[in-house]
Amino acid sequence: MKKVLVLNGPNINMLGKRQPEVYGYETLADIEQNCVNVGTDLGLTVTCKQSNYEGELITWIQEAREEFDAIVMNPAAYSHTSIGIMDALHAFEGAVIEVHISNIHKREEFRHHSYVSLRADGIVVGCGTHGYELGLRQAAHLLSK
Ligand code: CA2
Repeated sequence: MKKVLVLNGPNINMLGKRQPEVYGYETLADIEQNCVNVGTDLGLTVTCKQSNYEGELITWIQEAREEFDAIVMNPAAYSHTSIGIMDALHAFEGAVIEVHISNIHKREEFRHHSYVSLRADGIVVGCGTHGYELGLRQAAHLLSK
């Protein structure tokens, strides 16, 4: 079975508790459960992790080199700031799919640029929390080649 790491960045643990008009009503636990279920349907083993700390996310990406075939990641606010996360992803040889729940291009200008997009093999933007499922499906597609 191919293994996929679903990584979420800062404040994603607040989903469903604040700003539902932007991010919807689903919680991180809902998203992670759905990712595991969709992964099972796709024949993937899915592991989900979330951190509010840039260094912890970087360490997990480094460790993923040994264990995972793909990373589906919502780097959240670090998308727009973190060269460190981008560099770690560049050292990861598997597929990288970037997910954003909201359409970052319809929002403030500082959200329009993502360092992670400079590495991503695919990007899902503005599809709500359904974007994680789309990201997993694309990861499965890339891994089947
Ligand atoms: O649209 C996305 O998925 C984002 O990655 C979400 C990030 C935001 O910084 C990015 O620009 C776009 C924010 C994560 C969730 O933040 C919350 C803050 C308070 C309450 C609920 C969620």
